[in-house]
Amino acid sequence: KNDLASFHTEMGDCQTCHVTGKMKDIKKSMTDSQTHENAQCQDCHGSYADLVNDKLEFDPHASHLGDINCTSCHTGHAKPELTCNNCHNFEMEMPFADAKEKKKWDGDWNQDKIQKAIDKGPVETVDVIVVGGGSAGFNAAISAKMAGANVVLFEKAPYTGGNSMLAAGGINAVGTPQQKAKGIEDSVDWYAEDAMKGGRYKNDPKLVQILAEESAGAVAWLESLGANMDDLKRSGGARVERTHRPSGGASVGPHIIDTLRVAAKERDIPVRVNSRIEKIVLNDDKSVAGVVVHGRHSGYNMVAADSVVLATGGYGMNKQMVAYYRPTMKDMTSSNNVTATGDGVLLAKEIGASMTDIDWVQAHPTIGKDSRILISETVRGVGAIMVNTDGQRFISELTTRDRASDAILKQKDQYAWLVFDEQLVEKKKMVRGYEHLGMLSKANTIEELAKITGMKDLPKTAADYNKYQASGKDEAFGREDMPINLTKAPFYAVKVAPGIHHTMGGVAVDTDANVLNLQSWKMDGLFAAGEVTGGLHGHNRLGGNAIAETVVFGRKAGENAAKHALEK
Ligand code: FAD
Ligand code: MEZ
Repeated sequence: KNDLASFHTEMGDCQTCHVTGKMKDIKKSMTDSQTHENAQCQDCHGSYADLVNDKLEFDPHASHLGDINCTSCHTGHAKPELTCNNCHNFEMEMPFADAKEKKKWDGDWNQDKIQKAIDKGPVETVDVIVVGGGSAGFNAAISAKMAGANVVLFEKAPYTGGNSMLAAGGINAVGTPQQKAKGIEDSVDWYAEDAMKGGRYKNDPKLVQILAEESAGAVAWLESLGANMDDLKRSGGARVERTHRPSGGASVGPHIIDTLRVAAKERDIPVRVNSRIEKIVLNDDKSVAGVVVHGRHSGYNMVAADSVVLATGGYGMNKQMVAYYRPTMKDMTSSNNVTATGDGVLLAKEIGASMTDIDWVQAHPTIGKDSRILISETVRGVGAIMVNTDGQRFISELTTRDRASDAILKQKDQYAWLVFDEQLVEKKKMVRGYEHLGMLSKANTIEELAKITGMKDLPKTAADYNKYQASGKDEAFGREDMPINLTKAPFYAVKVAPGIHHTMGGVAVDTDANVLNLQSWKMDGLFAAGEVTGGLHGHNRLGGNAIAETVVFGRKAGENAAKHALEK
């Protein structure tokens, strides 16, 4: 056969990749994470870093995926997959792969096999099971382990990271040393008020208060695990700079996820990829008994635990769920990872969990037009202006996402341009990534940029904006923060339009991350954190509050899940 496995067996037998060369023993010897097989790749080829260091201007693994298993893309017997092309359309070549083929992300959910696994009984027992390897899941697993529990984390994808590893802008926190060093005055009350106002006062104020109070602790915790959060900027809807990110303005998500992967490894937490949870199993008294996991190689098995933490993320890539809960957004593009399929909502609903604000979905105003690539809010936060196809501003660039999205959809052709200059590019290296992807129009003067993009009024708009920036008063739209002007060539523009970004609604939880049932009682042993939950963000989330949520409530879910299991 013309595949990677056949190519390798020509050099030796099946043992080139597997633990054994005997067909009958291969399946038994192979873990779902394919740990041995991945080590074999590196034994011969060297690590990914060895392979690409200094050879690529932009390293796609570093920008999103980090240190992932080789077999995430380079599968032996099945068709290899260009994970990148779930979002991009690279013409890149990969041996034996078809760059245009997309993998299906819906699982089997085979009810017969699930029932058989339950009837067979657990193959393994632990204290805490964490479902999902994004920021919430890793934070929960590490916290549960540190609280003394025996933990395992299951991740359905071949790699961990979920939406978290795509996070670009940063994590919000109040009262950090970074804010103090910059002389920024802020308070827990301001943070909470901004989140409530942004959420149109539909948020659960108790959850918001905890987020605000524990946000500085979340940043300190990430730093204690090895993260760097030294850069600060302002996000839409926030009254001061409180969005923290790695120094130099690198994207926050890959950095956090890499930090958490290492922290989990150092603490010997088993992280099993290619392992999708398809059922939460309850005891007769309705307490949690464990889960049924569908492993890529091991098939369907039950794993027992007294505590389960759902950290499965949102449903922004599940077209059916969007069409059902938010029909007006069903045809929109999405910034989300393919992993955001809403499994946690389905798993929890099936066993009687209640939902909060499940129909509230956020459109991010600036997704690259006709693409799935988010142009981070940072670009506006750091100084870009937003204009329509004639080159006229139409709203304060720092308004909340719902208002910015609505305003763009009212413009001609329902898209806008972000315009900025070289000063911004020097400050935020993520912009080089957009250039590398061919998303930017570039010119040496504003007049030339206006000409190539057709934005006839851009020169006047830029001149007016520069005047407002110099005087500190935006006379047109009251923009509160104008860190830079538009004066340093070259000048850039990128076309943007709104797309699905965040699902605010989800599983109902209390302040201890317990999942609630339809009578608002705690479901014994079931916890949830992160984008799978609802209530914290009300009807509109502010930029930077989701990563804060995954850390604050991920930790809480892990600690409480451990406590529950160890006390049982
Ligand atoms: P995720 O990170 O999505 O992780 C969930 C994991 O669970 C996934 O890996 C998934 O594969 C796994 N999973 C799902 N179902 C199962 C199952 N049945 N069995 C096993 N595993 C399962 N927020 C900010 O605050 N700041 C930002 O700068 C920011 N930028 C963003 C940029 C982009 C492009 C996107 C899409 C979002 C951004 N957000 C940002 C939002 C934020 O990233 C997410 O809300 C947050 O990371 C969600 O974290 P999570 O751990 O809850 O879920
Ligand atoms: O919180 C977010 O979703 C965020 C800051 C996104 C971004 O535009 O960078």
